[in-house]
Amino acid sequence: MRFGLDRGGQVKCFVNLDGAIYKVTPPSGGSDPIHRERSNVPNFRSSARSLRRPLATLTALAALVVAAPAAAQQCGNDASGFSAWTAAFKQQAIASGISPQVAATLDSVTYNTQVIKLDRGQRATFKTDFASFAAKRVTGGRISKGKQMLTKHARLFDAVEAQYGVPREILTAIWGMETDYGAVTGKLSVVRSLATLAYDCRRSPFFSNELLAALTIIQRGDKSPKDMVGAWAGEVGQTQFLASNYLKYAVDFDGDGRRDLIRSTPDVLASTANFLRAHGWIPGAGYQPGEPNFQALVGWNKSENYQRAIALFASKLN
Ligand SMILES: [Ca+2]
Repeated sequence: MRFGLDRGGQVKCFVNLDGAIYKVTPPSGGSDPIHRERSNVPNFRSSARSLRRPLATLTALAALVVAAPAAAQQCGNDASGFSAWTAAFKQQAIASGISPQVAATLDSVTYNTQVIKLDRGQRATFKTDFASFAAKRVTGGRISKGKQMLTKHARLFDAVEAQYGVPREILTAIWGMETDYGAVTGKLSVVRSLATLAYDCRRSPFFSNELLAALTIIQRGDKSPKDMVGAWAGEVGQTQFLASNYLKYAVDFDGDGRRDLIRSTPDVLASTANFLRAHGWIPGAGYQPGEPNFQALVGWNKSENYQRAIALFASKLN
């Protein structure tokens, strides 16, 4: 794969190993596997400083991109071609601006059969009626804990609301539904999961994009490779951002110089608010179905059940 860049130095499209060109589209958002199930061809408009270089430099860089070794498959459905694929991906990541040191993260990555099994089994998960869906997610325990979080982090919520105009109960509902307020963020290596899914033939272009985004997060110093752990499909942090959304929407709200969506609650809540604001959130407007801000929840997750559950959950926190 290789990346084309526009005059602003942003990735416009990329060419997979077979030479097919994939168009870049605006973000469809979200962090849950259902996003990927229902979203279109993924996008990559990195704001990473490493990719913001003068056009001439980028053009020269692009010219250096070499064809994949003949031995590397474009994708594969078992582990047999994985190491050759990761070696080819590594070289092309370097050619597109990832440092050799960061790209070397791929050297020790192995194929994860468990991730593929989970990928194949997830599609029926969200095919259920809303009442059943909500009953499992908008629970008394989560509501009670959410109210505790609203008290505990009241001053932080004040600051986030002041800056982004997204109300605290919406952020709390998302935080609770995604990871039980940061308690369950996933324990798998994000690079390993994304490399496995990028190599896998089902959605190779999408996850190749996410893998490059994960490497870029490491390169810009937000997280170390060891710290990049998440859910099986590569979602990262307390509100489960896709790596590409992490690049676009994560903010450093605690001022330590890093956008840390795994360990920093201020960064998590502000970044989630930033995502919603970027997806059209109107301060002060309603967020229930039919109200203006419900559309921003559509940006968060393509599942209507999920959108409605967030709105329901939030209403119970008031
Ligand atoms: Ca930070």
